[in-house]
Amino acid sequence: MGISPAGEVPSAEAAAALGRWVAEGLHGSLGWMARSMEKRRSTALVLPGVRSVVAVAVHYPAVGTGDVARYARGDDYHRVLGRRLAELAAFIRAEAGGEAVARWYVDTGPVLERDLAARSGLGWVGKNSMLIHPARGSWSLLGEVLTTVPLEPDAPVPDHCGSCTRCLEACPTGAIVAPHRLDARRCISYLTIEHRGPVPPEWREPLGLHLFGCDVCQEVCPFNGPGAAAGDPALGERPELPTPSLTGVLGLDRPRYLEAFRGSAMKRARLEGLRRNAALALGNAGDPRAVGPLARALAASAEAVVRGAAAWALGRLGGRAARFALERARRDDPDTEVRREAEEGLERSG
Ligand code: B12
Ligand code: SF4
Ligand code: SF4
Repeated sequence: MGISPAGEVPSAEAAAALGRWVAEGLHGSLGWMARSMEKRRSTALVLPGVRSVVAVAVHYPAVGTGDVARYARGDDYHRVLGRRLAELAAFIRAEAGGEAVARWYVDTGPVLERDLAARSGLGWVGKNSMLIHPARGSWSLLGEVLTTVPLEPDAPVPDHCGSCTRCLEACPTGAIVAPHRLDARRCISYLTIEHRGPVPPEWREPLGLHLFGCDVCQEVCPFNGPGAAAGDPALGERPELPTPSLTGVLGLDRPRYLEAFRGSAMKRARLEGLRRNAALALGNAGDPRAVGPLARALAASAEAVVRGAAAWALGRLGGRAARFALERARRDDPDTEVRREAEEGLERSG
């Protein structure tokens, strides 16, 4: 936890960076980022009379492979951090008494959380744009309390990236177009979680096996080595939510999806998004055993976005059964786009 005076957040540098990011369209289809820009650039518009920002970072266990981003393997952090931030806000109000106002946010509020955290001494914003603590690393989630109460500030932490460029080099889609500049439109996290509709063809292969989110630019960061924070058990992997198999996710129906992902941040991608991602990852995995499940998804899914992704994957896997399924879809699918995906799949499969 760290504190900054509200007059100093967000920093002029971060406010300007946000302006450039939106002006250049790097936010893609995140229209709400553009709509809430003025508030994000001024905490006083979020809470009139704000005097201090209390920023918090909670680290999660960095376990497993990155097919499912590690932050999303446990209980939804919005709820875990939200409960604690509500208590913290109540505590500040009770201690200050009188007319004191304290309002909390985690992720969804119109605030630049990384900048608020950095200015409050919780770390620096790295070239991968993550908030990084010099000893604890970046496997963390952020939240904050904005309050009208004046509180003693903490000192910011200096930037430790130095000449390192590992994250820029490792990003599978080249989404970190320059230090601190992320083109969301090509970020796997955006493509697999936020983006609705078909994934643009040029990013389907680079997506690799990612089902939900991406951790590559954190995996390679030297500050996330063995000395990094162990992580809060409340955000640890849920035993009842085992790493789902790709074919299992592709074949999910709504009742089973609602049951399996109850209380999970993975619901952000929605059922059709997860099934689309699973189809693309199966195409990239190159295992011919996926042809059967993909052919069933192409023939029977209600959502065109899932059928289109299945057609792409079948084209990539090839073989007689895949071509048979693609030929049928090219002829019979009710959706023009899916018929086109099937046509292209047939061309690619030779
Ligand atoms: C939109 C969004 C996304 C978008 C865009 C990400 C982006 N980099 O802008 C997408 C969907 C791609 C995304 C992905 C992820 N996200 Co996200 N996302 C957000 C959200 C809602 C807004 C971010 C935002 O304002 N972006 C606009 C840019 C301009 O602002 P910024 O990212 O803060 O960038 C800073 C730098 O540009 C910096 N800057 C610019 N120029 C310069 C120059 C110098 C010298 C310096 C020092 C700094 C600097 O100033 C900006 C302000 O701090 C925040 C929550 C929030 N309300 O803040 C979560 C948030 C940033 N995401 C988070 C997480 C965990 C992720 C993922 C790791 C999830 C995953 N595993 O898949 C990835 C990481 C991708 C990455 N490398 O950034 C966490 C980050 C925690 C942390 N330790 O940093 C946040 C804070 C959510 C939370 N409450 O915990 N995210
Ligand atoms: S999250 Fe993945 S795709 Fe996005 S910038 Fe980091 S490495 Fe690149
Ligand atoms: S990988 Fe290197 S450049 Fe990228 S954030 Fe980590 S220290 Fe900074």
